[in-house]
Amino acid sequence: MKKEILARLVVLVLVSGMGLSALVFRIGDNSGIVEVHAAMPEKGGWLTDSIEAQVGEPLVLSLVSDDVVHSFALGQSDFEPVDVLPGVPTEITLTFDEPGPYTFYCTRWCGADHWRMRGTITVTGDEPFSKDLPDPPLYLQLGIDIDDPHENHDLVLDEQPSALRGSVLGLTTPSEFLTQAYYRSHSPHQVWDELRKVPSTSELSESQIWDVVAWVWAQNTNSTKLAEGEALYQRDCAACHGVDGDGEGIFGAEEISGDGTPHEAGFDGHTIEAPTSFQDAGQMLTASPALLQGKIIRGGMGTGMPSWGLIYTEEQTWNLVDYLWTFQFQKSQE
Ligand code: HEC
Ligand SMILES: [Cu+2]
Repeated sequence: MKKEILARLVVLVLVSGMGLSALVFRIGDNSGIVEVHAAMPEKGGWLTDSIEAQVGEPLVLSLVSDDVVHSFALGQSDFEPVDVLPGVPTEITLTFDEPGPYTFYCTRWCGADHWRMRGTITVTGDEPFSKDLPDPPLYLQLGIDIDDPHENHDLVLDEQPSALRGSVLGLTTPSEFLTQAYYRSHSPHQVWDELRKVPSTSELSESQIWDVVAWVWAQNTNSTKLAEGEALYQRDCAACHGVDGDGEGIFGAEEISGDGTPHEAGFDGHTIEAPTSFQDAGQMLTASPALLQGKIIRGGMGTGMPSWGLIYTEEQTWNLVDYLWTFQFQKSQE
């Protein structure tokens, strides 16, 4: 994967928001500086959205917004997003150690089509691109068709399963149920079905088995991963899927364009589906982590669900998936 490469990415924010430096920059010798304008996607997004750079050579970008405050973030890296202010250039210097395409994007919700604010920095050097290709995502390895409807609306639980209760009940659970490979490749409903067949759970009630299912999830994550998943979720997903995962985010229930006028389709004419409610048990308990990760990586392709494969590291996509289960399962007694 790209993470080793990106760990070595050198990033430097030179100038930010200073009138004087902006002036110096404008009248000074700006050869080699690439000026990048940011505007809401309806008004053009990044101009330019296609930048070229050389391995090992500093790339100086001068970022300025033509409308509201945007931000500049670099995918699959730990580069801290930089605000892009209206009328005031911010200069940043990026130096890349490895050739390849790098995605940059905006993290500020400037309008319903905000997530379309993406561009590419193509870095060339002596070595060819990606010597070792990353493994295909798990859903492809498992042959899961992520477009196949998986929901089952008869699946209604009286109470949210609790990992804490499950931890007591699950002590005799065969250990293969607790492995990461098992957790990621099975929907909670499949886990439930298979647990039901195990002799050691024969004394448990239906809802107690759900508690063990929640425990299987909790065994495969931890509070650091959940906190990272939550931070990404609130930044990149909540505007559509809702802060509480109910599918009713500010840009989800009613699509609005940047100037505030409602529109039912994306600005290029796609019809948009309602964002999934992660609180819906019939929707979620029938999806495996691999399926959810696949949707995140690939996106809905025309449904309104963006693709995030070029933005997140693999680890970040798993942390998001782990976090999505907090809308179904309780981890501890809170
Ligand atoms: C611009 C609005 C929008 C944003 C932003 C968005 N989504 Fe979605 N998402 C949708 C829509 C609409 C659907 C339903 C259509 C579909 O499944 O393709 C959906 C579906 C999904 C599904 C599929 C669930 C299933 O059962 O198949 C997952 C998982 C998901 N989103 C996760 C995320 C995550 C994680 C983020 C943030 C990184 C995110 N979404 C950001 C609109 C959005
Ligand atoms: Cu934006």
